[in-house]
Amino acid sequence: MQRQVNRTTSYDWLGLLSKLLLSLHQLYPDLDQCQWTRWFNGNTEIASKGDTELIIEIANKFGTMACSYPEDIKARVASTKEVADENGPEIYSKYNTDEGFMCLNSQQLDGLCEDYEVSLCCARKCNSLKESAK
Ligand SMILES: [Ca+2]
Repeated sequence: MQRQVNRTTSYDWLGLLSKLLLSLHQLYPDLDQCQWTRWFNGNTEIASKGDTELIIEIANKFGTMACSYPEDIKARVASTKEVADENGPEIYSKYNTDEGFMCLNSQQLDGLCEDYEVSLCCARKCNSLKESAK
């Protein structure tokens, strides 16, 4: 009889952990903010057209390390790690969260873009946590 009681009171550790993480999530709303990924360099073939780091291509190439609908994007020059903004150091034909990043050689004074890499700010996966804690 005693054994049966012990069995029924054994913890559902996974459920407990999920509830704990959910509580942390509720205590710290910052967790709802997006999270920056590592730097991705999906394209290094600059010579012909320029550098394109499109979100759809990055999401296809790097899978769950990236995301298809980032909340923010930043690009940097691969060689110097200098982070680029809309004003440069070069002219960009795309630099947005809908499409991604594009630098065209034809738009540059020297006719050649640097090689860039991009980081995406992806939504944290709190929704799956909420589901598992139910
Ligand atoms: Ca690149």
